[in-house]
Amino acid sequence: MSAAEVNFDGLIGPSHNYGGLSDGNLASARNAGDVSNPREAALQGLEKMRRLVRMGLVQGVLPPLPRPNFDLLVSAGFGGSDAEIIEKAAKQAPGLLKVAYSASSMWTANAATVSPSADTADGRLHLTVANLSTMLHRAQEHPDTTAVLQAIFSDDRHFAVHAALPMHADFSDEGAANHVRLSAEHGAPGVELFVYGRDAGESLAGFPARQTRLAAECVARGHGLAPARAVFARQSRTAIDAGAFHNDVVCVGTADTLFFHEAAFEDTEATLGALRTASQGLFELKPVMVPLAEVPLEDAIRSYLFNSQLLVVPGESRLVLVAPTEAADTASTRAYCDRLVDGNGPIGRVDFVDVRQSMRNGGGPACLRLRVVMTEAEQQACHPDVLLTEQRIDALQDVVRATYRDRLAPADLADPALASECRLAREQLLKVLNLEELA
Ligand code: SUG
Repeated sequence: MSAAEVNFDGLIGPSHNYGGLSDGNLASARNAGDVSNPREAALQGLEKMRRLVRMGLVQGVLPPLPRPNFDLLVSAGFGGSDAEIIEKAAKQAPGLLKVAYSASSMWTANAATVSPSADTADGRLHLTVANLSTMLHRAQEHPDTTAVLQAIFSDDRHFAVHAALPMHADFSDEGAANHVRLSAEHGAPGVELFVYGRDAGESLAGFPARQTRLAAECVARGHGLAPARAVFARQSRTAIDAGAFHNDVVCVGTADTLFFHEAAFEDTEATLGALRTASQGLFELKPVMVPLAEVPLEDAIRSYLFNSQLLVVPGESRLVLVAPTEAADTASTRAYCDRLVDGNGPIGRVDFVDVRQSMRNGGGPACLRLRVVMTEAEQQACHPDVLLTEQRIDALQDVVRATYRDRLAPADLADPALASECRLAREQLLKVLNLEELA
C-alpha cells in the first residue's frame, strides 16, 4: 500500500531556555545558563518545516506542552496563586522551577515510538508514548504528550495510542530516538531496529544509558510486531560516554539505508547480520558506515552529522540528508558529506538547515521530528489541522512573533509575567491548529 512518511515536528515553546538539565548531553552542559532566544528558536523550527513542505513532503506539527508545569510545582508542595507559586519556587527550589519550565517536548523524536500499520498484527498504526524516565525534566512530559497524541490520532479504527511504560528505571524508554524503521518503500512491511543502552537491572558507570532492552521489547510486543522483523541491538558504551545519549546522535535510517558511525553499536557485524536476516524477502539492506578514521566520534557528536533527516524526496532518485549547519562547519563532516554526494551510494544530496537554538541544547533536525508513516486513509483520519501548509506555517510564525520573547536568561524564569505570556502564546498556537481542547 502506498504511504508517506509524515514528520511531526515539535513546535518550540515560548520557555525555550538553556537549563543544563541533561547529564550526558554535552551541548546542554556546555551552554547551561546562557541566554536563549525562544522566538528565533521557534522560527528556525518552523522554517525547517517549511523546507520539507517545499520538497513536496507531508509535514505535521505537535504543539508545545503547557509550561511552566504547575502540576509539578503543586505536587512539590507549592501553593497559592500562580504568581505566588512561581515566586516561592524561584526562591526555595530554583532547580525545580527550571524543570517545570523546560521546553524539552520540542524534541518529538522522544515523544513516542511509532510502528506503521504495514508492520503491526492488527493493521493499525501504533504509537507508544515514551516515559522518558531518566531525566526529571523529560519525565514530566508523558501525560501531556499522551493527550496531544490522543487528540491527533483519535480514530481507533486506524490508530492505537499506548500510554507510557511504567515509570521505573527497568522500563526506561526514550521513544523513536532509539528506533529505526527500514523497508523497501514506506508503505511496505518493514524491519524495526530497537537500540538500547542497558539491560533492566544493569547499572553502569559513566553517562546514563536512557533506554533498556526490556522497554524496547515491551513496545515491540505492544505494537504486535512480528518477532522475526524486530531487531534489538546494543548501543556502544563508547558512544554513550562520548555524548551520544540517544542512538539518533550516531545513526539514522530510512527505506533500505542505514547511515551510522563505526562506533554506534556494541557489535556492528552482529547488528548488520540480524538486520539482513530480518529483512530477507523484503529488501536488501544498504549500510553506509562512516569510519572513525574519516570522522572522529567527537566530531560526529559535536556536529550532529547523524542527527539528520534522511528523506525519500519526490522526484529524486537518491536519498536527501537534511543535516544541521554545524555539520557544514566541522571540517571532517563537511569533507565526508562532499565525498558521500560525489560517490554513487544511496545518499545523493546533503541540505544544511539552521536549528542552532535547539542544537545548543543537543537537539538537531532529527530530534525535532517524530516520523509517522501513514497511508492516505490514515492521513485523512488524523486531526487535519496539524498537517501543515505554508499558510499555516505563516500563521504560526505570526503568533510566535507576537507572543514570544527574544531573550530568556535563567533569572527571567522567576518573573510571573513569563507564565502568563507562555499560556497566551500556547492558547493562540492551539487556536491556529484547531486544538483548543488541549488548552
Ligand atoms: O533529552 N535536551 C534533550 C535533547 C533531546 C535530543 N533528542 C534526540 N536525540 N532525539 C535531552 O537531552 C536539554 C534541556 C536543558 O538542558 O535545558 C535537553 O533536554
